Amino acid sequence: MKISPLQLARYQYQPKLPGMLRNGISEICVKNGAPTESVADQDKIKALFPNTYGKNEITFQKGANTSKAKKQVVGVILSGGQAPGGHNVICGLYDALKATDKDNVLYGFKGGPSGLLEDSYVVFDDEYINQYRNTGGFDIIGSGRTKLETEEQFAVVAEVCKKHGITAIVIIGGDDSNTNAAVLAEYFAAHNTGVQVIGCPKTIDGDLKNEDIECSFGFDTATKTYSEIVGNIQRDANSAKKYWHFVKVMGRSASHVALETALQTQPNICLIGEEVAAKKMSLAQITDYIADSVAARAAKGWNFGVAIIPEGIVEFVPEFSVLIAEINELLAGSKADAFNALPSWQDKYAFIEAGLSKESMAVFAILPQSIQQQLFLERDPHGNVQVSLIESEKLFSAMVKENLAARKAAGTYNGKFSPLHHFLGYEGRCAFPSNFDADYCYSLGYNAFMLIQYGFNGYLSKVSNLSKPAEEWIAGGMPITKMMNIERRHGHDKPVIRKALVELDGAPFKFFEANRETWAVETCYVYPGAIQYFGPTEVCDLTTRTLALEKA
Ligand code: FBP
Repeated sequence: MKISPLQLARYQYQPKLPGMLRNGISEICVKNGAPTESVADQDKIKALFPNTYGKNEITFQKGANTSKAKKQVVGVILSGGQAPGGHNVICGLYDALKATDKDNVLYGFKGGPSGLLEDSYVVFDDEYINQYRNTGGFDIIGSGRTKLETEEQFAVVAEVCKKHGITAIVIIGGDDSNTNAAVLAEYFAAHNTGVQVIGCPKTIDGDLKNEDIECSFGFDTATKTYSEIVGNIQRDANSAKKYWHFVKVMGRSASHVALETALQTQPNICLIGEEVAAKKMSLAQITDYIADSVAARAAKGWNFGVAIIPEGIVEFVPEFSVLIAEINELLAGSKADAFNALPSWQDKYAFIEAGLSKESMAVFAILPQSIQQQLFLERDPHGNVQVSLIESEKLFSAMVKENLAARKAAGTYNGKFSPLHHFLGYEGRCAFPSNFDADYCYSLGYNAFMLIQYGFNGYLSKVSNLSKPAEEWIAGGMPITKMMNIERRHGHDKPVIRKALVELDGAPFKFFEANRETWAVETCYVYPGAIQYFGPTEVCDLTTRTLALEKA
């Protein structure tokens, strides 16, 4: 296999650990913090997690290691979408495990949670691990989206653990995977299996965060990658001066990725789904808002610009979410087959017209035909429209075009509008982790092993104080139940980790809000350039603007 010069050089990078983990395994001891409560619904969560609820938060500090000498056989899985740094979590876990006792064993279960269910694994050794140090991707063992959530599945996992003598499982995943880690931990405790479960906070979306978890890993690298590309597009726009670029960025429902990218690049427009929902903005209002910027810039002779659109935006537009709910209903069960059997789009349109409410039909009618058809194409396993597949960047540019045509007819606009479209997502999920993510991930993995060694179960590996140099980071653990509340999912009340959406009174949004009027009309572009892996610390070890503003 040919290895790039950068990959070879990155093998040599020594990830930085928090100061308190740097003195060697024999010099790490536990400092107990306060007992914890869940963020809401305390009684219900406590009843559901009688063995793992209310445990103390802990930090590690320098001092004699008092953990019990015990051979550890650990299993690790990667769960959900790729996020830069996943390999380093496994490397940190492996290094701490081997530094504690070279006879300890690390199993990597392949393809995500299904690897645990199917007992498909590799046993790591130095040679295997060394090929993946400081690299992007999840290809070390692969990932998957199978959910580990039923008692039957837990029983299978318990059997697999028994077979290999596994003492702990590390689940590297987002909010859903860590919710399931907590449920599995409770199951193991209730059944006296002796197997511990530790979670690690992963997702490029940045929506697994709270007062304890300052950010999920991968967000830093992914947003730096998108910002580099948006910056490059802006420079092209400012050079050619003839295109408006509509850039959709990943992030699911939350707009953290869009906001961070905007903070780094200062585009003319960035929509924030959470604001659209709070202000109940209609499609027409959003369109007007973008068209105002296009027209104001055209008046200065600038027929170019850049607009960032978060992936989940349409879910937040009230009239659109009603439309989507009605479409889900319209195609529920076997009705989808009847719809799909209709021979032409005209027939399908008539079916839709007969089935939607007057209000939703009015919204549907103004959508470009390509978007109308997307709404009826792909369904998720629950039969819902997959909003992430809707080309919202094209939806808004088409609506802006119409809006501008009306302005032209009214004599209030006299520019040229040539839109181009981009979707940034997969470009950033497997990038070489930035120094920040390389350090943070390695620390999360190393720390996860310390939690195992000290016997914790149902804890999330927690590394905080992240806006400071790594030396000052604080390593420890937090019971996952602390982040949980009860939410309605698929018609049932479920204990879940609360997802973090963009806070409209938070410092990152406030900064954006205070500047966006100027950005909309002027050309204030910032060009962040590519992630730098080698060089001065002020260039290579930058944290995200979101983290810097939140911690300022
Ligand atoms: P996770 O929530 O699993 O970390 O996934 C993040 C993400 O990249 C989202 O931003 C995106 O909507 C989704 O994964 C796409 O995943 P897939 O390619 O599996 O559809």
